[in-house]
Amino acid sequence: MSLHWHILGAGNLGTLAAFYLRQAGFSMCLAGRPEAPRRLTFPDGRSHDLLLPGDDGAPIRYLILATKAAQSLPALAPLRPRLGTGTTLVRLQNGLGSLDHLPPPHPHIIDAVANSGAWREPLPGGGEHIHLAAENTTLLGDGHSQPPSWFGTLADHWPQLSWRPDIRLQQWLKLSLNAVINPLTALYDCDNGALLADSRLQPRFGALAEEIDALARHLLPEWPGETAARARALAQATAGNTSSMRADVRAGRATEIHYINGYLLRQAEQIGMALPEHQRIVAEILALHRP
Ligand code: NAD
Ligand code: KPL
Repeated sequence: MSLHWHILGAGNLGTLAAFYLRQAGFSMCLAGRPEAPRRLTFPDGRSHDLLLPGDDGAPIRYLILATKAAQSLPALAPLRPRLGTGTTLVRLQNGLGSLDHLPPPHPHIIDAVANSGAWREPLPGGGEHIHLAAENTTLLGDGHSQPPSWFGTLADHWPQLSWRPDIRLQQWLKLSLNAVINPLTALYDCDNGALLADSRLQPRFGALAEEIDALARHLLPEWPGETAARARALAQATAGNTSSMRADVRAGRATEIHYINGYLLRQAEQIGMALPEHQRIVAEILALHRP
């Protein structure tokens, strides 16, 4: 199957996607960026050097969006004349709502939940070295039960890639954990496991989780609850991790708070529900950086 993909945002996840698209035999190039060297190292030590071709300027039929959430609209703006309603956009990002204000033409959006962990550093001589610290599941979906025709070919080459008809629930499940772990670790400048070790943090941990359960029960009939227990299990399983929000704050970068806790606040506002603990923590995180 011959499909040509554009990658917008060739950082950690964009490079991983570019690698697997190539493995699957699809052609690809960057969007809005010139040719870029990348080295991708897997958890087992395998390393691959890739030269990602620069933007070809052609109409965009298949697009991976893997910028940070807040970079989405500015990155997509110059590409607008090349997008159409026939464009498929795979949104490989944490958080929700980054495309809520995308002006027309509206592409067909496939959402993702990426559970792998990766970080990057400059590559001596130019480019970037992406280290995949843990390779886990990647879920894709657009609300339909059947995936598009290209999906099977990609899934044959991308380990643990699956199509999920219930992608909205899966996104909320991931968002709920990020909305507890990420801002607390950023605010208290601690690794994920320290959230469990420090008893002073437990009341805030519990209050954030309870507010999420109250909101999600209103919006998603299938919501399983138990956010606190799931967040504790994830903090335990990733005890040594620096969360992405803590890393962003430490590096002086804008965080994704608007698309995690901020998204929850916008959803709650629409149904007249207050989430005081989320409101407080959003203000505290925003005080740490200039978004
Ligand atoms: P990243 O910062 O490594 O990559 C983003 C890339 O987008 C960078 O290369 C940046 O230069 C590029 N970019 C920004 N603006 C651009 C523009 N206008 N045009 C072209 N490129 C542009 O980010 P990441 O770690 O890959 O994260 C991407 C998303 O995936 C985030 O939402 C993140 O939360 C999520 N995520 C990351 C991980 C992880 O382990 N890194 C895991 C799961 C989910
Ligand atoms: O997704 C994460 C993040 O840091 O953004 C977790 C799972 C919390 C791992 O640190």
